[in-house]
Amino acid sequence: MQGNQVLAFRMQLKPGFEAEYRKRHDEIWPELASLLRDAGILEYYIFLDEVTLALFAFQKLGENPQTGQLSSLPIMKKWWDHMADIMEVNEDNSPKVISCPEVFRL
Ligand code: RM4
Repeated sequence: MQGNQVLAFRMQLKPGFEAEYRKRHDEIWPELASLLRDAGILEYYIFLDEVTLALFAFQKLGENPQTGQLSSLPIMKKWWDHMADIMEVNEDNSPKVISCPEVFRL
């Protein structure tokens, strides 16, 4: 659906870091926020499942999103290093991500 691309994925928080995760996002680096917007992310929400500590991320994307290139950018990598102590991460400190296919839209 043109101009209305959406994307959802799951990440995982480590136990005991609920408040810290929220705090770090309240204080998200302005240059990172700009980078995400410039990549075509129009809206970005992350919801916490307080039972399993799953982080459910939802993004609304613009028409030609460049989100695939984010992982190679130094600020993105620095942010992932910054978050690596409180999330489940891969060897390069990027978060472990499970993509969530859309199954319904109203
Ligand atoms: C997350 C994680 C994601 C990033 C957001 C802003 O906790 O690092 O990869 O997109 O922060």
